[in-house]
Amino acid sequence: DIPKEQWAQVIHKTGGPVEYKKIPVQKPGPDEVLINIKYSGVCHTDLHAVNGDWPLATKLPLVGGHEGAGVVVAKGDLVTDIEIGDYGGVKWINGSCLQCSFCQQADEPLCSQALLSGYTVDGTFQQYCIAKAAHMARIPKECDLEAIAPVLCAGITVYKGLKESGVRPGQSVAIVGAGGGLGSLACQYAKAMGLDIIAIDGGDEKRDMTKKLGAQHFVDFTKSKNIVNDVKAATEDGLGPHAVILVAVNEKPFQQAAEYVRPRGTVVAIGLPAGAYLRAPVFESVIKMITIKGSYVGNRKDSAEAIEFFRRGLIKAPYKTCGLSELQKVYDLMHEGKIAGRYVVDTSK
Ligand code: 8ID
Ligand code: ZN
Repeated sequence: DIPKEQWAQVIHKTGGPVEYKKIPVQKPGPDEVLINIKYSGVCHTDLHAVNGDWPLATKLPLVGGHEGAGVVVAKGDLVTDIEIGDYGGVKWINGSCLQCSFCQQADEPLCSQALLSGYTVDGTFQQYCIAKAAHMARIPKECDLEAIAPVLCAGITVYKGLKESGVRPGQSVAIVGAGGGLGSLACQYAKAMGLDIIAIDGGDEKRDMTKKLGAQHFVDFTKSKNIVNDVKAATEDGLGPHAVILVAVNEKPFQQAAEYVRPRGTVVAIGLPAGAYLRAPVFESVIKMITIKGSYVGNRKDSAEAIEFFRRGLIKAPYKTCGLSELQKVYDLMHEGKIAGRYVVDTSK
């Protein structure tokens, strides 16, 4: 039975705080499903939303969250390929128009009408969440809902970013912010893709974790006297990594990567620190023929592929679980940069 009320974490004004309270359960429209969210990952994007870090307004009041894994409990009349009881995931792209030129060419994240879970529509920090059926992530029944939650944003995003970098098996990739949520999953996807991994982050806990996840090298940004030299030195021939995946929440590395990326290499910006700019020296960028690009979540096919890597047992990234009621504690740790891997919230607590 679907209750009329449920627990949720709600923000009423930009800047927070989040308020744990009961709110009504919504009914799905004709092209929507209602998912009983069991677990949701907590992404740094959720904290950017609370803090109003980006030049894009959220809805208010807002239920955040966009890494929700659960069970379909209701669906609209137009939804024919999903059954009640199926496992479903709510990801950042909650829905898109499916008709614009971007949607037609499988660039749904670029759709100007895209609905963003936990940002422009209510997200997964509640027990029952609405998603457009077309974009609901299909989760195979054999998957553990708690462990797969972080795949639904962090996993999809870094999988797509690695593909966008053009890096190939046997080549090297630097992951900047490797000890965080996206970074820890990036280590696992990069390992599964057969890449040589240079993890960049701070502190021994994150060094040990990234090594366990498959990184061959670690550069500690809090200790290194020369990041550019240290990253280059970690590659076989000293010429730098073929690709750089930027998932840090800090402007500095976005202004360093072009200096250590290998000639012909690609820098992929994924992290979204407030007010930050990319910077690269024109001379070296030209004579090294480097590529600098952005990468934004993934389309429905990328999502299915990222989930399939998980289903096959290739992706095992560390997470800690706490109750949905403790979300503020997670935000505090995240703000301090103290989370190695991901936090997942259990919506029943
Ligand atoms: O589609 C997208 N582009 C997308 C999707 C999902 C998330 C973008 N994001 C963005 C988030 O909004 C956020 O800005 O990616 C960023 C990373 O999200 P996250 O992984 O959820 O954040 P985290 O767990 O806090 O990890 C950040 C890590 O960066 C490290 C921190 O130590 C932490 O481990 N870091 C920092 I801050 N400065 C660093 C530096 N100078 C650094 N690592 C290396 N060098
Ligand atoms: Zn996210």
